Amino acid sequence: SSNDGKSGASNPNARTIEILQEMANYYDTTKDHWLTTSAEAIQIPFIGQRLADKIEEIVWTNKLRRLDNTKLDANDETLQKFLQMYGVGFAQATRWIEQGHRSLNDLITKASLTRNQKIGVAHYDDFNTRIPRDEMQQHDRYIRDFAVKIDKTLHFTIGGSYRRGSADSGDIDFIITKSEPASLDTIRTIMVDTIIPRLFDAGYLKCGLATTSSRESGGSKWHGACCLPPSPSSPTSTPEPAQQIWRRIDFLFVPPAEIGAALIYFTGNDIFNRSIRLLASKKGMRLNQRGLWKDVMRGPRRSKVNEGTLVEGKDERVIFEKLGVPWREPWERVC
Ligand code: DCP
Ligand code: MG
Ligand code: MN
Repeated sequence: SSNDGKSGASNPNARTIEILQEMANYYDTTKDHWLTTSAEAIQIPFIGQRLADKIEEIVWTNKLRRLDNTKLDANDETLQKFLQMYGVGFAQATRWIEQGHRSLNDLITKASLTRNQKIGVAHYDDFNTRIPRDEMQQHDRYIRDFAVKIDKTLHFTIGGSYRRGSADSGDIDFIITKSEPASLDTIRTIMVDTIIPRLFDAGYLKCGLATTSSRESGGSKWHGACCLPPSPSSPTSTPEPAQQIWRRIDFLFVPPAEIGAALIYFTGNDIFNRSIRLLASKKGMRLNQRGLWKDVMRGPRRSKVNEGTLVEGKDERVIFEKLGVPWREPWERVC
């Protein structure tokens, strides 16, 4: 976000910008030329994490200071509780607290909730229950077996923490592409018009939550919730508890030409992404979830004039190579 010459009082980001500027000045004056070698690049995640924590702390402290009639701090239980709800950010959580809500029950009985917020409250515990790796494997198998009967050329990979090898995951992040040249629209259409409706019919998908189709605001994705059917091997026994829990599922639609960049983005983690993108920009390039670009033309205030020239989009390893970074396996991308 930009400062736009607004006064500190009216711009909620003013203090954040001020502190970041102080930090930038400090790095300049100490001639701290980090990021010139790959050995130094390894350090970035650490800096990224600390910086991210700092930003969060500044934003929260300032926001909390303005809540006059509540004695809250960043660790406040109610605030934490609301923030853990699907789709709820700091603005919404503090608004509810300002309105006097103190529990999920308050929200259900007194607040006016959007459809998605109602789902978020109703499945609060489900969505906050980690998914064991063996259940992740079952979702992987279920979706692949299901889709292959409809379109053999569709290709499904679970990214996120699962691809990084985590023992459990917060949600299921599917990256969907095609094994033959295809446009984003082709993939989105078959998913949205055929596969997703049939997954609802099968009882696997329970609800849709959010969809984005704008490429600039993070590509083309579908958010929803799902639940594995009871195990077919034991039809008479009651299903295991884990199988009745609603899970958060994300579908990211990616044309084959962009699959390498999308894999990097959707594998994360988020701190690793910030670090590798920063590294790209230090090398005069730009990495986003569609590809690695060079010669990005920028106007005043670093506004983008054009996307630049594509260096690489489809091969994850080549993107690392062109960046001059040693290959890191997904499970090594944990910062
Ligand atoms: N991502 C990112 N920046 C964000 C959010 C996400 O770069 N602010 C990328 C990196 C993440 C991936 O998208 O790894 C998937 O996002 P998730 O929120 O699902 O995070 P994880 O899968 O890594 O963790 P979890 O197990 O909690 O789902
Ligand atoms: Mg995830
Ligand atoms: Mn996700």
